[in-house]
Amino acid sequence: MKILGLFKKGSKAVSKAGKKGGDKAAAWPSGTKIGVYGHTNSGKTVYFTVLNEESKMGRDLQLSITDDATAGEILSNYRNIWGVATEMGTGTMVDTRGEKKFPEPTTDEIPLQFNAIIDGEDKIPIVVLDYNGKAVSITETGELKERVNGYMLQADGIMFFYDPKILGAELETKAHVSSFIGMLEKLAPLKKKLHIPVSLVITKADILPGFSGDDQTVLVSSENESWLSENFDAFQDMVLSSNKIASNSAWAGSVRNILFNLRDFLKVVVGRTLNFQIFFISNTGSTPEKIGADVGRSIYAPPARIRPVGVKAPLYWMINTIRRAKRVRGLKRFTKVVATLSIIWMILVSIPYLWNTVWLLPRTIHIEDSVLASANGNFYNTTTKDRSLVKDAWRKYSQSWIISNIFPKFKNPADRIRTRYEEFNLAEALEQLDLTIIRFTAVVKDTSLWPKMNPSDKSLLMTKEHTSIEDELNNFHAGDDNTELFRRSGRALTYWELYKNSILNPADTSTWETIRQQVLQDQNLYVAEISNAEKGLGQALMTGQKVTKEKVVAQKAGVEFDNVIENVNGNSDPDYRINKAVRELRQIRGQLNPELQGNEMAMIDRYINAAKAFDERRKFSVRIQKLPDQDHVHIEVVTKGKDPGWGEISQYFEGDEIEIWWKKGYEIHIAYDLVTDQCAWGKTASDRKVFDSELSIFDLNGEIRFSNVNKSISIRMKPDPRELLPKLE
Ligand SMILES: Nc1nc2c(ncn2[C@@H]2O[C@H](COP(=O)(O)OP(=O)(O)OP(=O)(O)O)[C@@H](O)[C@H]2O)c(=O)[nH]1
Ligand SMILES: [Mg+2]
Repeated sequence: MKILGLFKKGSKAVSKAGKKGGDKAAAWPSGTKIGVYGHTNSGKTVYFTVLNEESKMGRDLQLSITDDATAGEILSNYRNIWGVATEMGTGTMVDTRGEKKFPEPTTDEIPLQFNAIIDGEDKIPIVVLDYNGKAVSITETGELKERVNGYMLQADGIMFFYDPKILGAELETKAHVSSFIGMLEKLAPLKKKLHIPVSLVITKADILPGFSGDDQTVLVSSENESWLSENFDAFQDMVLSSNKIASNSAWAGSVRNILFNLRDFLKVVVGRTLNFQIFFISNTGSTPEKIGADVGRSIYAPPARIRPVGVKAPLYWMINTIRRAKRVRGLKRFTKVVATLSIIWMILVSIPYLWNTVWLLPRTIHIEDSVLASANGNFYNTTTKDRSLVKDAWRKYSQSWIISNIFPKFKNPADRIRTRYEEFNLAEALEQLDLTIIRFTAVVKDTSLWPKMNPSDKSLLMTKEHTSIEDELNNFHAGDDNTELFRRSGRALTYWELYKNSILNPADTSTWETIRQQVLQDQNLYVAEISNAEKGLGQALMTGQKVTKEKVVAQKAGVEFDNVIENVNGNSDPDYRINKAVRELRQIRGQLNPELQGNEMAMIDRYINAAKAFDERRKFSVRIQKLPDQDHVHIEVVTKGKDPGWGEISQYFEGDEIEIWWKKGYEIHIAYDLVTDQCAWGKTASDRKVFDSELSIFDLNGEIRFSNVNKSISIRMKPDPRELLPKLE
């Protein structure tokens, strides 16, 4: 946008210049145009005359007239004001003293041209316009006003001349102020930045109380420039409270008066530009004496000695400020031009790069990518049509103008990719597939490389290699289904699935048989296209499996079964041996291969039968080894949960042997009678013991303590129930 803006500005400037050539405004002489915006009688004509006189010499500002019209105008005014008459002597012109008088109101607009030398260095042609101040009056209309306004609008800086003599005339001051504001608005709509320097020049400062000389000319010294960035009220406070002003109360009053009366104008300017200044000057130095009156205008005579105060300052400041502003503007424009050129250059340079990297290359890659995607990412599965699509895309890329002329380095790689698609052949693809089949074979051959079964959910634990083989086979098995590649990968995939299934069902021998049948069938059916790699795989699957399987199972079963025997036989807990172990062994038995593990299975069968025997009533002879002190016991075996009847009228003493029938679940009651107590055949007893566990027989064997009577008995059984425990052997 900025770039466009710059161009737009340029075109505007051109059209403005063109217009200038067409209308009367073009008549203004060239040079830095300084506008003096002042009402009639504000002292413009006297100012230019005095200024010229004052600036003939000087370090800061020097003026020299450059054209005759100006010279004539200024000279005549000079003669008037200084009272110099010219008389023709004999052959020479002689200046004589004449009557001093101020110039008449200016009648036409007169461009005055000077060369200004600033600080003895730069010579700057300048133009100022003198005119009848009526032209700026708000009541005035007409051509003159238009021309003067036209000039002002072209000016590089404007000095607003204010005649302090009208301070007392409120209405007139207001009219002047609104004319000033009107001009400012024409320069730049309110609130917008003022682009040219503006100054307020209070002429005839000699009439202001407290005005005494040059040091009062400039109101805002350069170190206080920041006051100008404040709003008007703050600005006014700062000015009036500054030492320079406040120290002279008469002068402070005059300044306050001026600021107050011109406040509406100042409010528009202050805060909008730093290029603003207020000057107090006097063309005459001392106040002229009133000698008469004309229509609406008093007539004064210039003072005897004209001692101008501060007349150079406003012009010096104006030219300097214009120069500075121009320099800044120039610099800004230069920066803009440089920035614009840089951007243009950057764009020009990056266009080919962008074209290649954002459009050309991605487009080509995209074509290849989508073709590959449709072939499962496998180059070998692409169809002839697809390949020619990719081939053409890369050819187009490598032959494009930009690649040939700007990025020749991209040409070779592009061509290499293209040739790959061009020289595609099925044989290469089949070779690739065979490599995968060979990897499959290697896995089948080495049982340690087989996928393991996860015992918890009977799923396969596949390694990276397994998944990679599976993925590759799947990748080859895509695209054109009428190729040898498709068929071969299909066969391999079938084997892969059957192989996985076999591992998942180790007990099922038919799975391996299925593989065998499949391999044989394939080798029969596709005899012409079975590759060596495929043959190798078939062999590994058919013959290898038996060997490896036997080895593995035997090994596994051997190790595991030894453990089982050890664990079971080593556990002396009858409950474990008779109940839990049976359950475990049943499970193990289910996993055994009867062909190969008949022994183990028989072992388990014997074990289970032995355990089952505990479900049948069995006779035990119970011998009371020890029963102290002639005491006796009664023993009764009952079915689960039943109370003993104590119907048997028999007492058992130490050394007695009795027979009992027992099976799993029977409970055994023993009543202990002290020799001293009365015997009730067990119904009442000195002490009792009930063995009510499922395997109570094991509790009966050995030492039995009766804690109430504090006696122990000892029983030995035949057969020892421990010897009846099932055993893996
Ligand atoms: N007190 C005082 N009066 C001045 C000074 N300069 C000019 N005058 C008075 O102001 C009057 C007008 O001055 P001009 O220079 O003719 O004013 P102008 O702005 O050219 O007026 P137009 O040509 O009508 O626009 C003079 O006749 C003087 O009486 C000054 O420095 N001090
Ligand atoms: Mg004049």
